Amino acid sequence: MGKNIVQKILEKHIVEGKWAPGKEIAIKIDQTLTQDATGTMAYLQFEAMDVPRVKTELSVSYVDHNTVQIGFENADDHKYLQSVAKKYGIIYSRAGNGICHQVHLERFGRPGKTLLGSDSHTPTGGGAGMIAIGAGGLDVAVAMADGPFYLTCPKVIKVNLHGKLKPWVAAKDIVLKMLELFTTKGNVGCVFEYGGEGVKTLSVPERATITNMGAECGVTTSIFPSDEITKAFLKAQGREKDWVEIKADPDTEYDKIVDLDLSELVPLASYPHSPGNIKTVKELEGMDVDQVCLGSCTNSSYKDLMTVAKILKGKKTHPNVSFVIAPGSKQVLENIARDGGLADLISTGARIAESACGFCIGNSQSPKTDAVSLRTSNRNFLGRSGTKSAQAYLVGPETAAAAVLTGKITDPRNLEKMGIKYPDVKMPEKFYIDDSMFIYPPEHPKDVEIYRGPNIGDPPQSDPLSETIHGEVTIKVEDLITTDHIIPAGSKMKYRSNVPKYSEFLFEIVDPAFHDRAEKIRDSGKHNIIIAGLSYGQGSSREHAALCPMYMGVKTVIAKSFERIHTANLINFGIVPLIFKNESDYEKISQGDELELPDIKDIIKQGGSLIVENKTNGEKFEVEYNLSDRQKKIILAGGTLAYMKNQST
Ligand code: MIC
Ligand code: SF4
Repeated sequence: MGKNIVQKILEKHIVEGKWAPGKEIAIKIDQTLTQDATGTMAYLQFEAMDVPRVKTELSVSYVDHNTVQIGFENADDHKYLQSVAKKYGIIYSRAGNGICHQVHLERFGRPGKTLLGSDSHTPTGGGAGMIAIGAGGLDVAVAMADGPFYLTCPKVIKVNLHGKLKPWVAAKDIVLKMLELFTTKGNVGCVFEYGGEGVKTLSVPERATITNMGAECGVTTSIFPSDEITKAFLKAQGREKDWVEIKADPDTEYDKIVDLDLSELVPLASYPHSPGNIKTVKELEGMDVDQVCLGSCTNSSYKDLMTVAKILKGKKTHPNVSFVIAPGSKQVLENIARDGGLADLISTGARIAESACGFCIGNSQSPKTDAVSLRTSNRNFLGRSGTKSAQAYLVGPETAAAAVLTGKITDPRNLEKMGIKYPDVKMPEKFYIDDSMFIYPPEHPKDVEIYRGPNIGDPPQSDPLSETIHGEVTIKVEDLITTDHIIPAGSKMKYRSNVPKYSEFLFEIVDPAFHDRAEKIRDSGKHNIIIAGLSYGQGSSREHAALCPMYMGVKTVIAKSFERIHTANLINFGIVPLIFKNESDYEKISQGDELELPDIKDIIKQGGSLIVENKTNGEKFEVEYNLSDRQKKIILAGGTLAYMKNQST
């Protein structure tokens, strides 16, 4: 039987286990990327591993999240990252060079390679035929130190694309359709592999929009074949030599096959507060819009911005709309400037922001109270924009452009009636390229002093698992709790390198009293316990959603189900992820209940059923621990760093 693309690439990289969907495997990582908000912690952890130089083929440290620099913290972190990069052989991408995923795709993405990134949208690289996976910073640090990356060998879902998108319908609508079909939960352990005739109608950045937002479905990654279109993109980037063809064998079997006819798709939108809430733009038409944001790692490519520039050429922004653009990279900005698009956008009244995450993570351009904000980004979780009462809708660039003109949610196909022709923007045959914002590390660095400003603290350590977990339910949350609910980004993100300070904002959006309650419980010598519903830990890869709870004394999270990256992060920091054997037992617990998990240490070591005793109401129920032997050892040791230390002594 033939092999699919995922199997072909993974098999070349497997270092432990073998191709068997559902089983744990370990793979070699060729490339890593970090961004500044997760990177400082990742490099602090890397430093603790005492390795003289990164062992990957290529590692890049991007600065794109915390670029607002109010106060000294961001700049301190940037300087720390720059000095670490120089010392350990990492390419440093300076603030202003662009969003990690967009820049990586342009300058470093290579078909057939594995990429591990400390950001959940690392699968953007799948648009260029690579296996690109998001992970917590500690896993990326381990990969830089030549350790393997462990994952569940995925089930592969083939997505057959047929036909061609109609004018005014975008690649974004393809992935929004996927979100409608697959939702944001229940896809852990799967990969979307795209194929079919429709693939060749999509440029690499369009494919990257689709693989980028596969993250919202919770899949391990998404991937496109590497074909002539990939070759043309790499050639336009001056990197034709990086191209190899990668396609699935014709007689390959998949775990599931889905067919999508591109010609039947219409403009779609995610409505508040989940990317999985999908409606047609037509259904939402007429709603007043206060803000339009164009950019983020999902939709900030040359083609996205030029399409909007051409639609808006010679027209003005509606007076009720604040129109913000964050170009994906310096390369995009420079190319649209040289090709005239930037002047058209400025003339329209666009507010040109830095080439960075900016509005997407809510650390700038927060909309007004109760605003309707149309965004081309990938997440519209409650409060993520920085304004809790705002309603964020996720749309494609064409729909965004239509609202800039009309001040209302407008199906972009209606623009034809306003005399606007669909601009069929072609990809450049050759991009203008200038790599001067990368700082390459010296071959033999001598006496590099690591810069540590007052914002840089040591990563806290956790304790080995105790015989029994005995604690209090500090918080009980519902289904679909994202890492943005657990620990907010935005203006609080500048404390990423200062865990005690950042921990003050745990669950701020759900229950601001969490921190003080947790502190009291911790200081009384008891464990903190979190109870959750389905798909706990959706969204970002931020390990602070595990690290800060660990610091506050959380020792277990009991949920109906977990998302992949967050599970790995919990284990990395010695927090036991437990799953209700019967979902209805969730109802048997209230916030404030005293719980005991007797002999948990021995049970995890030796096997057996794990029973939770609710001391407050006398109920007992069983929970499951789906841990591999390796994960059990990590949990027993109290986290990955402790486990690694035990191994080396
Ligand atoms: C996000 O989009 O939520 C982020 C901010 O990029 C995160 C990373 C982080 O929290 O630093 C992600 O996607 O992993
Ligand atoms: Fe940055 Fe937003 Fe992309 Fe996260 S989703 S990497 S914050 S642009």
